[in-house]
Amino acid sequence: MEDKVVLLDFYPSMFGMRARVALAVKDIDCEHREEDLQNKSQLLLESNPVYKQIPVLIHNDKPVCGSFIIVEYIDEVWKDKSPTLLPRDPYQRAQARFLADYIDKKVTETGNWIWCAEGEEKEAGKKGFAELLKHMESELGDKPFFGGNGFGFLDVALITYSPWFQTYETCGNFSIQQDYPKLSSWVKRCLEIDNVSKSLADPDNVYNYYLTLKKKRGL
Ligand code: GS8
Repeated sequence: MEDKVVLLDFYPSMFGMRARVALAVKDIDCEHREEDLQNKSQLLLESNPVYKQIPVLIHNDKPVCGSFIIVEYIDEVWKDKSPTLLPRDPYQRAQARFLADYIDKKVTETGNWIWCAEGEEKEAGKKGFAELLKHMESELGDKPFFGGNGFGFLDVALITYSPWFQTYETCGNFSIQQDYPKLSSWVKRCLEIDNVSKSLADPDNVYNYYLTLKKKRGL
């Protein structure tokens, strides 16, 4: 049976981008359906009744929700397609999952403060975000990718924030390239992979989305 793959998505979302990147690097055909998050489709409401959030991957009419769960699902179902995203070694796999969860929690905790708060809250957001980038730079070390020589799960987890870097930098008045040169080189390396760069949102588009959100929230 031919696989039917549909992704319920939202262009600027770092979570949606994770699914897009995983599908693209494994060269899996997929129908993308852009959601209007202010007016969600019936399909989204039915496919993710718990959170009603994107991304949802619908594989042969069965929905899979949650960005990391989707990336792992793609890796397991299409295990014969390279690259293998999760490390094969159980210890390395546990480490990758732990750090992916750390990235998610830390950015959720700090990223929003950078762009929607002022004063002490904004400074706390910048401090937390800096801790994350510093830690991830040390995890990367001298490896070309978090997964070692090839693009893997943790690379998917972090690279989808890169289209947001310009927005964080502009709002927080810092420079990732200047402060985290190794991480910046890693971003460039990831973007050299066509299937990665074509799956990521355009940073200007993300910035415009931020401006719209800001206006809507009266900030
Ligand atoms: C987060 C998904 C999410 O926040 C994941 O997939 O990893 N932990 C989940 N999705 C957002 C879009 S991106 O900001 C979403 O669908 N928001 C709509 C809503 O909450 O109503």
